[in-house]
Amino acid sequence: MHLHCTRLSTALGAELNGLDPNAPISTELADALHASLLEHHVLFLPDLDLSPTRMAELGHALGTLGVRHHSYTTHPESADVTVLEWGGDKVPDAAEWHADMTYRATPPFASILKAIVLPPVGGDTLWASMFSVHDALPPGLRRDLETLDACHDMGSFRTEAWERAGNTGIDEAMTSAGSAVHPMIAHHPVTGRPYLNVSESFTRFIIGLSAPESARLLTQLFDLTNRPEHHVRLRWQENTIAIWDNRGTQHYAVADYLPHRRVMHRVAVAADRRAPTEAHATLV
Ligand SMILES: O=C(O)CCC(=O)C(=O)O
Repeated sequence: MHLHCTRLSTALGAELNGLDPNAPISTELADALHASLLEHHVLFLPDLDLSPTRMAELGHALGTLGVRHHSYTTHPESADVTVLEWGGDKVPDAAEWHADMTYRATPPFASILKAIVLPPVGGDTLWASMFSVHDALPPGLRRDLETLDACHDMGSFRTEAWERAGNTGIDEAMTSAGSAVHPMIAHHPVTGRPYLNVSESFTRFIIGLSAPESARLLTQLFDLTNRPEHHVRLRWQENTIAIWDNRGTQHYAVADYLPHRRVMHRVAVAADRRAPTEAHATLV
């Protein structure tokens, strides 16, 4: 199989062509996808009509599955596939910059997302390179952030919990999703490259700062994340698959298509088969 890779922006993103949707997902192919993912952070694979079972197989080839989302339903053919469906009065919930599930101590390594039903226009997704944001930080600010940690929680997923069961719903959802403190500058576990590790969806406050100091600094960092030079934007076609490395990227699903429907299938890959073990953490 000959894969052809075209870079799409300076910061991140590449289109990958040449995958056969019917070919088995060999170790060689998974190795090639992993290497491309490390280089480009997000890959777009057009016209790759994988069934839910085959999407889960692709996920298994990249790592271990098992992170189920607390708020979404799963596909009847494969419990590893989450169905994201919006439209009518079901308002999309991902029009905020975020890395997936950083309210967990160990967020997933990667996600695989396939377009099933698309609106006539709109419904694009953007990704940001948090490596690029990190590298653009003023040096003094970067040095300060290197010493700071921030607390992440489930953010606006609370709304759904509230609508379902009021205060009890929020308490239960917060307990089940959990919260986690992460360094504000993290390092990619394979490449060691530093990235800015806060998101407007899930980073609630900076440990050790007062609420207003924390809010001011986070807002400044969210504004930096929002600058287009750090982004790539995908205009989906049916059966396009995107794979992103959740360590060092964030994404934003544009919510501009209601009342039309948009349906996506997603597999979350919990752990990277090819990442060095804990020992690596001491090397970076
Ligand atoms: O629907 C999309 O384009 C992205 C959904 C999303 O934010 C996610 O899967 O975490």
